[in-house]
Amino acid sequence: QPKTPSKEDGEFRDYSHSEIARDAATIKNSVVMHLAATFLRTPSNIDSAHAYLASAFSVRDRLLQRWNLTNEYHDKIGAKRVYYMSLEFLIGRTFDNALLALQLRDEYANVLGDVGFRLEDAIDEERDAALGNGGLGRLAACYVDSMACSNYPGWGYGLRYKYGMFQQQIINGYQVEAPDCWLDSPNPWELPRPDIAYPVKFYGHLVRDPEHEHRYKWESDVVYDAMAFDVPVPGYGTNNVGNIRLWSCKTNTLFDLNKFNAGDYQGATGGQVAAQILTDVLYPNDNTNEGKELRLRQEYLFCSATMQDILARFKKSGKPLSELPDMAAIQLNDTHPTLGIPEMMRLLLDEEGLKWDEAWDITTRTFAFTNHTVLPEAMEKWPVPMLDKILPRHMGIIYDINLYFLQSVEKKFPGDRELLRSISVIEESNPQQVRMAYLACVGSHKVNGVAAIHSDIIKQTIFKDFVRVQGADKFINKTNGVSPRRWVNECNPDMSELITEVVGDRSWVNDLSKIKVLEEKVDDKDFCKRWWDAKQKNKGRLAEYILSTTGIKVSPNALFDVQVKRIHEYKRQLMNILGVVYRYHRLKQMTQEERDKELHRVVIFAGKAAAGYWVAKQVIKLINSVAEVVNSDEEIGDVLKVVFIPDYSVTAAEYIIPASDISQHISTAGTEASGTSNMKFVLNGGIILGTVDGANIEIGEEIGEEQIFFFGCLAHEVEDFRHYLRFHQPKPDTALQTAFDMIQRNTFGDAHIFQPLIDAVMRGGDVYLLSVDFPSYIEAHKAVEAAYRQRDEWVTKSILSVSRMAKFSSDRAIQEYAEEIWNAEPVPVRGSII
Ligand code: GL2
Repeated sequence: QPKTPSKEDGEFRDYSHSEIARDAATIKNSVVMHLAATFLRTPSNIDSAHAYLASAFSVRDRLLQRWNLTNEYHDKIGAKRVYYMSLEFLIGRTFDNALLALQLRDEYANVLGDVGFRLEDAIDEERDAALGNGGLGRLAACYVDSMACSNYPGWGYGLRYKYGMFQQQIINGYQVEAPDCWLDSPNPWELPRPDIAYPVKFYGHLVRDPEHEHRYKWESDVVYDAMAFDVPVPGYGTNNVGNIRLWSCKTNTLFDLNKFNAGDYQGATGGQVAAQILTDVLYPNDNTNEGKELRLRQEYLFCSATMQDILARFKKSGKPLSELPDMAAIQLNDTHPTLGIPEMMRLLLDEEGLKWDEAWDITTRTFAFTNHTVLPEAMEKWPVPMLDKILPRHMGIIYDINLYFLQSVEKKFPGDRELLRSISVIEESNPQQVRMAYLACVGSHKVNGVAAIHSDIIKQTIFKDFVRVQGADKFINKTNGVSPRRWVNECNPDMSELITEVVGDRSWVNDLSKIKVLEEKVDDKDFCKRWWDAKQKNKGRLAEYILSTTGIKVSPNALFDVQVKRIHEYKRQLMNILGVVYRYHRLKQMTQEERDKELHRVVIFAGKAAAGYWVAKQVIKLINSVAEVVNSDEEIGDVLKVVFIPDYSVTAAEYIIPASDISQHISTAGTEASGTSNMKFVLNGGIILGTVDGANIEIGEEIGEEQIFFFGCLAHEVEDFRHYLRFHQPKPDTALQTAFDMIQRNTFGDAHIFQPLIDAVMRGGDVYLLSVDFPSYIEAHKAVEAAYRQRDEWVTKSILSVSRMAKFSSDRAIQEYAEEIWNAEPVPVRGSII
């Protein structure tokens, strides 16, 4: 049982006397000190980059002091720790977030003002930490934020990629990828920890211990050192500061002086290059598994260093290893960190000398696993020969895990060979493959999906046999959530002011259930006007951002219709742009007088396509080609504008999301596990146009169906439609046919380029059911338009929606994980220094 801090505060060291003072003079001194001592600058010789850096280092000092306090406190009281293992953390910027958390924003704004800079400009100097692809990586960042704010002793573990998510340039309408050199300038938000490093082995061979059945010695010459970098995670309004520990491969010990002395300069650094590449790049694939050997080695480096670190910390407590599950909970963010399971087994068996059953009991009570997708192309599988070559010991352990697991299945369902084949961790293909989702499931005590519909689907599909064998209780739902700190308070200051005014204070930032009172304001005309004005101001800010990033001028008075997310066939950006083409066609058919009566609309896209995902890249080209023609059509003018904002990122999202009137979440039913931007848009007063999929469904349940525009077929209908379309030509309705015709008439440039997109619908079985959903999609747009024209009712919808969104705070999600999976408790750090 985790220990609740019951001791008197006085027994612990009280830091209140040593807290760095928060008055203007002290803050100014520390900024000036960093300018001089960290950056060799004087206040008369700085630019906004240095204004940012010096202030950030000064804020960091304050954070680190609390970091120390938090960890010392948790060690002392023996708190149970939660470890969130993720190959992705899409953090974005930290400066503004830290200022808000420490409640020092005004103080720093004043100090910067004194030396001639605006805080906003300093904030704009920071580069995003983009160590993730999309929703899954951003969820991990929101979860560590929530753990810090809700006082859970939680750490994230990940990799410190030298190159994060690639930068997207749009050249001639096409996506072009450039490296994200985010570490080119100093990064105030990480602390290198050369003292914390672990050796990680690859390849080699095994020597069996004749005395012990399950004990081996793994001998290999290929050993890399993984070194820790700590990223403090500010807790808003609490002493607690969380941590994300990121591993990077250390290379300096790999320099070969003998080769250098012999004149072989390339050979001298060969080992360093081989090591460095391991943590150089984030794989830019969202919801796809590439199966590359380097990726497997990345995953193992990450898992091995993390397991060694967790065990080392635990062993300092002096407790027996059997108590590890009482002191540590490890959550696997998808299958990418699954090798943590056999690695934990290896350490317990080979290094600690435990018996198999003891080690397995400890491991399965410690690990839990979150599944984030049902797309077959995303399922991680590793060829047995590859795993066996790179990680021979782990391959052996996986075989044994599977053997004992299948024996238990055979015992329960004797003679069911088909069941054994389908549930086996090893797929009997050629070559054989290790199914990582199955391994994660077998090695965990709980498995969860990320929205109600998704958790149901995985029980009926990939984990169907496991439900039979292991019981339904193991499979639970934890609907995703987002951080109200970043996704309301930070990105939408004007709306946050209004909420604070109604709630009475800013406590809603850490307790979103308080925003319920907004509901009382729907009849307050003055309040509604201010609500509308706040949205308009955000739209103005986005219009400026669009102008500066694309050169396109848009009017904030138009309806802003937004779809921003990774470009993927299942997310159906193609359907959106085909809808735009149809709208353009209709506008062209009208007289000027008729057009003048139309609602003005700006259709905004942003998102990256995986570098090797050709179809997705063609969709980007189509969007840009349509934009070029529509935006330069003088007849159309402001009635319709189409914008593709390049290089979508967390920071771009912070501009875009608060400015949307309507946002599209239009995946084919059953394909989007949850979605999290849908939650962010509604929390910022936007309305959703969406399919009955992922978390859209629960959002609809919470805010009421009058507040959301649903369309399209339902998840349980999809299989039948797909089956039909495998054998029959789709029958596009007139609207869809019109859009195809327009493209094929070269309206948007050479139609040949786009023919494969049309063929995917018309000849490729229309897997994502565009032809099925298009008519209801167009109807839903009409309903949106009619509703937007009724401004008062629209504002009511917006306020009501926000007031009912408490469920989608990541604080709620984390509390559920803590109570139902981790058995962990909040441990507020005593000895207040706030
Ligand atoms: C994803 C899902 O696609 C998305 O629907 C979900 O909201 C997030 C977080 O649970 O996880 N799965 C996945 O592989 N990526 C996602 O964003 N990349």
